[in-house]
Amino acid sequence: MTEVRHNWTTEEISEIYYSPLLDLVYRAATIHRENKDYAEVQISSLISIKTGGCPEDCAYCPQAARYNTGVDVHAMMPKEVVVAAAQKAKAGGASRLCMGAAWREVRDNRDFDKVIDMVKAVNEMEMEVCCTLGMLTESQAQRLADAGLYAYNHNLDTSEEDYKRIITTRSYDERLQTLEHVRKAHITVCSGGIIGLGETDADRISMLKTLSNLPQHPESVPINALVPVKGTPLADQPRVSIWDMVRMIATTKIVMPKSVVRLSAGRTEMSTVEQAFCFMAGANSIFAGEKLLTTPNPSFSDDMAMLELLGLKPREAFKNGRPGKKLEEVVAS
Ligand code: SAM
Ligand code: DTB
Ligand code: SF4
Repeated sequence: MTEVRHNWTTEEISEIYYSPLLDLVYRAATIHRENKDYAEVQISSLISIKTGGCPEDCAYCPQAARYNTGVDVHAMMPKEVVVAAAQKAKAGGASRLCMGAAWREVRDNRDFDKVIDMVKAVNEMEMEVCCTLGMLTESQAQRLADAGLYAYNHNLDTSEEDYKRIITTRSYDERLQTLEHVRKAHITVCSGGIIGLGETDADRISMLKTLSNLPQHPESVPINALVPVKGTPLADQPRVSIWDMVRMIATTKIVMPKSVVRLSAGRTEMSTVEQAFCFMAGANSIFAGEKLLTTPNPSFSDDMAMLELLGLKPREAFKNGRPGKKLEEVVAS
């Protein structure tokens, strides 16, 4: 069994990242196949519960108020709409619903009370509930945990060295602090990044070093390919090559062998063959449903057909325990 390590050096990760592509894929695939459930794919569906108007300046994001992206700005959604979306996602094969809000941080106000109600409602539907709401305090994380939150998504996005080029309105340390608050509340951690921002290979390696040297690895690591959106500073970035995506996914799997690696944004630009390569390289999760937060994504039916073709099947909810019970004992240690 591959050992879970928390002391990876830059040299070690670089050696993996730069190894010949097929050697790299073979090594990651071998580690992935140590898991008896390797043919299962965890499926999350995203819903944007509060869209646009965000005060942050994340250079990739269509929801930042300061960029003119034409995104459909809307206030907090009613709970009924979220529940209906959860039902549709469950029927489409998703075991997890991830609710996203274009906030810098959570405030202790009525909107947060509404999110708490949504978390309770979706949890009662036998789906894993995830939120991505920006920065959280310890007590806010605890409130989410008490409501039954399964996972919290909070990406590092790029390396610490590259961070200021992409976001100036918050620090890398603030990002890491929220991850600590989530851990303390025994909510599982979902944290990864984006490639194609104009970062270097060294930045990708550095981000993986930070993630893999956390006291506990994130249970899910989303690897997003930038979706360049008109109006954002990164609108003219070229699409990342599939080989960069495969290289990043495989390296992530090798340094965090027990974590679920999610082939995240960018799939509409990828063929089935390209996605199959990502699954071979250790990805075992996707976002499904026609929309990510504001941009398009393949439909549930197209994804189900792809999984069927590849001999993969959707993972059931709560295979790794339930919130408040076994979660703290499970997966990535
Ligand atoms: N506002 C919260 C935050 O920033 O944590 C939650 C929502 S935010 C949209 C969630 C994540 O979506 C970001 O951290 C980023 O990794 C990803 N994301 C946003 N825009 C993207 C884009 N154009 N392409 C790829 N990923 C993107
Ligand atoms: C993650 O890593 N990717 C998702 C989710 N976590 C929240 C978001 C992708 C957003 C892509 C751009 C959009 O649709 O707005
Ligand atoms: Fe706001 Fe999150 Fe978009 Fe940054 S990534 S602008 S914090 S919604």
